[in-house]
This record gives sequence, C-alpha cells and structure tokens, in this order.
Amino acid sequence: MSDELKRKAAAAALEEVGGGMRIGIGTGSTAEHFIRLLGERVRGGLDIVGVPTSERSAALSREEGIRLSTLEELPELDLTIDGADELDDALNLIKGGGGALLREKIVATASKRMIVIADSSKHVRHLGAFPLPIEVVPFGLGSTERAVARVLETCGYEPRLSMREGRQDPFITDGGHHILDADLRQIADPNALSDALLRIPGVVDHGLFLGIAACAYIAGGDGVRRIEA
Ligand code: ABF
Repeated sequence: MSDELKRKAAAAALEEVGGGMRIGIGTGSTAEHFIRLLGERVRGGLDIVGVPTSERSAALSREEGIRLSTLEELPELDLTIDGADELDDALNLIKGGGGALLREKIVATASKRMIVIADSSKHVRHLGAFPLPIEVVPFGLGSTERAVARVLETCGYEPRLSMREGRQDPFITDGGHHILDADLRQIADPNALSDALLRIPGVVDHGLFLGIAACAYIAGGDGVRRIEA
C-alpha cells in the first residue's frame, strides 16, 4: 500500500518536469519510483538531464536510460525531486535515513526548486520522531560523538545517539563519512539545533532541511495533496 502511495506521489511530481530541464534526482524508495517513471518518459522522447544524489540513484538512472551530469558541469539545476523521512506543514524536513543527506542537500540547494514526494505517513506535526541523521568525518569520531552529545544536551535533549551500522561497520556514506542517528523524539526548535550542530568541527552536515523545499506531493488514501511552503 505504502509503495503504491509512494508511486502516486512520484507520478504527481513528474508532471512538473518539462523538456530541457536539469533535474536533481533523489535517493530512496520513493525517489526510485520517480526515477523509473522519469525513465519511461525519457524513452518516450522527453529530453532532460539528471544530477543524481547517490551512487545508487545514479546506477538506477543509467539503467533507465536517463542522461546524467554533475554539478561541476551544471552548477544550477531547475528542479530537484526527492523523498523525505519526515516533513511538517512548513515543509521542513528530516532526511538522511537512506544515508545520502549530504549530496541530497547539496543538489537540492543547487536547484531553483525542490519538490518532496512522500506517502502521508511521513507528514508530521513536529519533526523528531524519526532519528536525526548527523554526518560526521571519521577522524576524531569519539570526540565528535561527545561534542554532539553535549550540544544536544545544551539544546535541551536527552542525548540518545547511535552510530549507524553498515555492511562495513560502521556505515560509510558516498562521501566517505559516518552517520550518527540522534533519537530526539520531538525537535522543538529545528533552526537552533541546526546552527548548534553545524558549529561542531567534525560534523559535516545533518538531515534537517529547513526552508529548502518549495512544495510537496503527499499521497494518502484520499488522493495526492500538493502543499506549498
Ligand atoms: C531519501 O530517502 C532520504 O533523504 C530519506 O532518508 C529517504 C526516504 O526514503 P523512502 O523514500 O525509501 O522512504 O530521500
């Protein structure tokens, strides 16, 4: 069911893609529906170029026959379409459950517009039930973990942090970093938390996407709703 909803959200967002566009291509199971639908359109003659947010999405896009480029060649994109782990009414997001948050944020902010696609289970009143991914460099991992815990405490959270496990142990992102997942239950002030985390030297970025998404297609039992930020 949720998979069918993800596909419906992806199909609705695809309507915003036009010929000649430079498209940021997201990561995750919802974004994979988008990539497959986009592939069908490309094989039907739609001329677009995509910039993928992960090696996984790049591989699927190639299989689908989508022409790919990079931000070096195309520093500005027209549109990015990507999934999310949580989104609120203001279209602030938690992303990074799939481990691709850094490239996702770089690609989304290089785009004139970002569109989120999600099933309605991702739409929440307050962000934070989904653990916040925090991408950190391998050097100094122990010290960075302590610094993150201190910052969370200062911001009023009980620091419940876990190192994400991967096939290699710990998980390694496409950029060669690790991910700490912070279970915060409810994020009272996302902007304050974002600023505080970004001041820690070993933190590369985190999964809060604040003021980045322009619109969302949310698919539920009663159809697909479009929300503007
Ligand atoms: C990406 O995929 C991520 O930022 C987010 O973590 C995840 C959502 O996955 P799915 O679409 O599989 O629920 O968009």
